[in-house]
Amino acid sequence: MERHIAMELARITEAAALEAACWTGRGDKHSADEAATMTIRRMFHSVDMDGTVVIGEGEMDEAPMLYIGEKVGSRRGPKIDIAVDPLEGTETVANGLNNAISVIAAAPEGNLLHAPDMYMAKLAVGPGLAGRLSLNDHISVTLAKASEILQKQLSEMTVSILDRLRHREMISALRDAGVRIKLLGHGDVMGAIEAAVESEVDMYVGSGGAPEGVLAAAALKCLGGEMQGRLIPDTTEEYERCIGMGMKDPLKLLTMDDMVGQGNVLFVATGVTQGDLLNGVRYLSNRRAETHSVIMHSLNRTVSYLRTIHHLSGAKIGNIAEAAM
Ligand code: VTB
Repeated sequence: MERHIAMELARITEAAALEAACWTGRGDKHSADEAATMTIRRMFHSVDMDGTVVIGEGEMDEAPMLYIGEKVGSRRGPKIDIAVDPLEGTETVANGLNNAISVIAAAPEGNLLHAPDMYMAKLAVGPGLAGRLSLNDHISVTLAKASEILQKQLSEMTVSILDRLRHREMISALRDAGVRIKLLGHGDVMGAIEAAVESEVDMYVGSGGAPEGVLAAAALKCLGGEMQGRLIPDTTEEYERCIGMGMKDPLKLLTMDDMVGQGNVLFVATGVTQGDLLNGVRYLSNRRAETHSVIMHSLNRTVSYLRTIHHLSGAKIGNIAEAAM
């Protein structure tokens, strides 16, 4: 996949972040999401690629923009699968909290898992633990193995998990084991990524959105980490939906190859609100704004950070800024 596409995609997440950031703390998650989604959709046309959305805003009948199967890009250039979450953390932005991002992953056609909109059990780790653990093990076994491999005492390890009622048992198991716990309000794409970068987090566990799982797996591949997943179809209808999507065994353990294939993968994200890995959008004097993005390629495992100063122009319509880039 061509390298310049990564920069083009980062330009798009930057623009989406600028639009979404205007809605920070205003209690309106729909407007924040809509602003980011419209921007990404509009800007995709300018990218020389023949893209297909495999993870987006939903099925065609429920999402007018960036629906699964929608063709994006100029239709010239490589055939690419696109996974996009224009605003990962809509509530986070609405409530003015940390760690909302705009994110896109891309891979050659046929490589990204078309993940249904349901929960996925996840285990994400960095390079030190990649290939060494299994989502099939009980969490206590996983922690014991990780502690041995990393040569860290359990009390020195940090595990992150979404703070949800459905995780009550897992959180008590973590507490019983004596590890440090980072409870996440939202945002398990960044939550999983944190396990694979220089940070205090050693492992991300628990269930979150399946589409977010594939996005995180793309980043983890670039970082030399690993994500394992298993879909959690809660109802017969959800199970049938998986079968209808061509999955022979919806409950199968999903490996990195199942989720992001064997080809080159790109991952780009721009901070919307302040985050642990990326700064959020900062508005500067004289109608300028700063964005902070990460661009990752799996081919050479490169991870680049991009800080951009934008000169904002145009009228603000409902506080939607138009960035001249
Ligand atoms: C996660 C997280 C998202 O949804 O996937 C989570 O990454 C899963 O759903 O930011 P629940 O909120 O139902 O647990 C989000 O929090 C978005 O709502």
